[in-house]
Amino acid sequence: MKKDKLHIHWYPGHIAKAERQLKEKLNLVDVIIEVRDSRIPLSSSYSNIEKLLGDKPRLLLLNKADLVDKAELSNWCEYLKTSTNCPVIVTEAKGNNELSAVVKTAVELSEPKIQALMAKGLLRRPARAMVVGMPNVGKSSVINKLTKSSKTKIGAKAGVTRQQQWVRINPKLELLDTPGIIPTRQDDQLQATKLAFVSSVSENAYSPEPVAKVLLEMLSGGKYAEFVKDYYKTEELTLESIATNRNWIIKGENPDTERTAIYILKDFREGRLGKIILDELPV
Ligand SMILES: Nc1nc2c(ncn2[C@@H]2O[C@H](COP(=O)(O)OP(=O)(O)OP(=O)(O)O)[C@@H](O)[C@H]2O)c(=O)[nH]1
Ligand SMILES: [Mg+2]
Repeated sequence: MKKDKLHIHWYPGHIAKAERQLKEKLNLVDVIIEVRDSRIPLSSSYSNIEKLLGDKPRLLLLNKADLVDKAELSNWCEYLKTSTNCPVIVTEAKGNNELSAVVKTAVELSEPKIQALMAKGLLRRPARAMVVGMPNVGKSSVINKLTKSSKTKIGAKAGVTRQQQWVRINPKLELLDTPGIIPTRQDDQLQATKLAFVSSVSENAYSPEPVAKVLLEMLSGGKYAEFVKDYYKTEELTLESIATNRNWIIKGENPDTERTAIYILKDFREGRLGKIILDELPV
C-alpha cells in the first residue's frame, strides 16, 4: 500500500466465518436487530441485507447518538423509518439513558412467529434476536447495557467480538451477539473511508494521511467548517497547516502530516470536532 494513496480493502479471515455463522443461525431467530453508527447512518448499513439475512422482521438501532446532533438525527430517523419500513430506535449504549424500548420492540416484532409456533402446539419460548452490524458500531455494548453487565467483550476497535454468544436479557428475550461483518469487496471507496473514520475497518487496512485528508475535505465543505477551523486555530483545513500550527515539524522543516492525521482521526472519533453526521440525507 502506498503511504499517500487512499485505498481501503479489509476483509480479515474471521469475517468470512462470521458471515457463514450468521446464515447458519438465521433459522433460530425471530428478529434481526441491525445496529448502525449514527455518524454514518447509510454508510454503516449493508446494501444487501435482505440477501444476507432474508426478510425477517428487522429493528434498526442508530447507536452512538451522543456523538451527533440530535435534531439532525431525528430527521434521519424519520427517513429511515420510511425507507426501510422498520422501527428505528436511537441509542447511546455508552450513556446513562436506558434501552427498554429496544427490548419491548424486539419482543413485539417476534410475537407473530411465536404465536405461529404456539398455534402448532409448541410451548411459548423467549423471543430470539440476532444483533448484527458493521464492526465497532456498538453491538456488544448495547447487549451489555441491556443486561447491566459485562457479559460480552467490548473495545474501541474493529473485530473485538470473534464468536457468537447468546445472552438472556429477561424471560421474554434472548439476544445473539455476533462479530461485526463488512462486505467482501469495498467497491465504494467513499463508504469504506467513512467506515475507517469510525474505526469500523481496522487501522491496519489504510494509511492515516489520505483518510484524514478526505475527512478534512468533507469538514471544510460542510456546516461544521467554522467549528473545526476554530478548534485547530487555522483558516486552512489541511494536514500541513494544522501540523505547522501545532509546531509538529520533522527533519528538514517538514510538517509531520502523519502524526497530525492520526490526531485528527482521534479527535473526530472522540467527538472533539463537533456532533457531526457525515452522510447526506437523501431528499
Ligand atoms: N460514544 C459512544 N461510544 C459507544 C457507544 N456504544 C458503544 N461505544 C463504544 O464503541 C466501541 C465499540 O463497541 P463494541 O460494543 O465493542 O462494538 P461491536 O459492534 O460489538 O464491535 P465488534 O464486536 O468489533 O463488531 C467501544 O469503545 C464502546 O465503548 C455509544 O453509544 N456512544
Ligand atoms: Mg462486539
